[in-house]
Amino acid sequence: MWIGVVTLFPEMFTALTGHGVVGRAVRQELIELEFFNPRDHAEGAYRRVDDRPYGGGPGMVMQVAPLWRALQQAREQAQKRQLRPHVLYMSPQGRVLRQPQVRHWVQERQEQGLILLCGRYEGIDERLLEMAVDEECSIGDYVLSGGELPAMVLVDAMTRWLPGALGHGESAAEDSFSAVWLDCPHYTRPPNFAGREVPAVLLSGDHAEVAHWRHRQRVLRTASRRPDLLSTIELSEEERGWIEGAASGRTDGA
Ligand code: 9WO
Repeated sequence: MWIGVVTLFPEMFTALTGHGVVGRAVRQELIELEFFNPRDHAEGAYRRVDDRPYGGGPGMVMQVAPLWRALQQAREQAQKRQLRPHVLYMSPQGRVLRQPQVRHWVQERQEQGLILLCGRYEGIDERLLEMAVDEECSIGDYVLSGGELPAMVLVDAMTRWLPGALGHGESAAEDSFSAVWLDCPHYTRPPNFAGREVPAVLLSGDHAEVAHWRHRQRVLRTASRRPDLLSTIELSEEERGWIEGAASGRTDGA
């Protein structure tokens, strides 16, 4: 999957591409990140990319021309690969990112690529949004100092869905959120730490019992911590029973 990133700070992305699952996906060429810096398209001795906002007020606004030229260069690189990428602007004004959207973009855009536009300062000239941006994407309701971290969050989340990106036996489909449920608790050695025991069922070797216990944990955790997610799920009789049992104070599944 080809991803063009328009940013004043391409070096920030080494934090993403130098480590772990995403680093491996880059080395395996499952994802290709290409950077386009508006600074390289700025004019004058100072190579300015920002200017004072019309109408006054604090801070600076990213100028349309250097961004436009950086985007054009990104599109040209995409065209060489026969791609027709969408342009996403990372901004708190966008639709908030959720796992189904991540999966959708991977499936839809894997073939055509994606261009991520990262803003800085107080924002970018609105005319660029009108002329060049297909969608705005938020990773949550807070303001940061730029779109780079959100872009990295999106790339990381998408990478997990690329076939072959996760190690042997791992699969995004089994991760937290993918089946809509929250994740179950995890344990590893030792079996007893400071008097705290690992749940006996996990040491039993009974794979069916383990799977059943994990499923129940996911359901109960979702019900207690993120009840808002339950409205999107069709509960089985058994799942409904677990939740009602927990609500009436029983934790033994009876
Ligand atoms: C600044 C600001 C100040 C007062 C009230 C609202 C405000 N919004 C912004 C703002 O959006 N600043 C941006 C900083 C300009 C473009 C890049 N920046 C950014 C992107 N901050 N946070 C994001 C972001 C992107 C995606 N998901 C969450 C946050």
